[in-house]
Amino acid sequence: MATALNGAVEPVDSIIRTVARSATEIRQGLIGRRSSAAEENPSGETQLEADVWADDLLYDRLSRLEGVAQYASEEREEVLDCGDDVDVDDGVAVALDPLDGSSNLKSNNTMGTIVGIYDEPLPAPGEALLGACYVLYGPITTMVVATEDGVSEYELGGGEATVVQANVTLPDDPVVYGVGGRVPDWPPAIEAYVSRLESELKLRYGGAMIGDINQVLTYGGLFAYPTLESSPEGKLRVQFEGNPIGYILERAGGRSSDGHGSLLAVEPTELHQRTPLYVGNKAYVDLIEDILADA
Ligand code: P6P
Repeated sequence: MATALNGAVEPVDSIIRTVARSATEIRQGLIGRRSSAAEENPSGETQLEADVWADDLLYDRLSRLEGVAQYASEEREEVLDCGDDVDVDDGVAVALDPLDGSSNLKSNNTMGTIVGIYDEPLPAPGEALLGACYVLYGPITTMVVATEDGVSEYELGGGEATVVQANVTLPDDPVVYGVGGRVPDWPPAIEAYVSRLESELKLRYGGAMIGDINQVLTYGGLFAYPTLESSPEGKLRVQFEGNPIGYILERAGGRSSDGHGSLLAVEPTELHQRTPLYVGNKAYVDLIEDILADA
């Protein structure tokens, strides 16, 4: 790799480098894997061949790294113990969404890979994160990496990770918002919230969280997959989506919330536990907490 990835401590740096090296191969491997795998993931969502293939590839590479004690993904029911030489209390646990937004593969739109690196056995709260990253499969394959030292963005290609922005921070003047779910399924408090957002910001919603999160990180604003009438716990998973994204946005100077407090404070009791998710500029995350407190 041409550039140290945030200079994180081991095994965090090895994990991030391995994800970076795998991203180009994953992108190439999407071709011909757009059909359904005829299985469902533990959250009841249809798996594509690409989901299963990317998960197997990342498991094969990450589970063999020194210091990786556990591997879990959105595509697997259970946590997998890795490496005979690492006790789960001494090593790290990797939790990932191999292909976030893979339903966008059908329409050839953006997707991502999300990775959280925990220093506790899974399921674990976001406060146990040592680092997190996401790969964005856009016109360019990029990677955003957050550690305690801050947030950096890299362009990936040919096995190289080239830093394009060190010390990524949310812009002070927010521009965009995106909120998941169907309008009739939004509780009144969420409708009121979105009314405020749409009066002040421009709509950006692409159906794959990483594409939308990268818009918020680039332009400032708010992304939410909120509480819904049909699913009060929301849609996104704490372990694989809420925690890593909350960690990255908070390290970039923003906030995260489940509607009541930081996503990183949520204590998951189930590996595939869902959470409402609100992330972005502090003012807009504070706003949803105020609205829900008064609801
Ligand atoms: P909807 C993709 O399936 C995902 O988990 C996130 O990446 C994305 O933000 C959300 O679900 C999209 O959900 O209901 O708009 O299809």
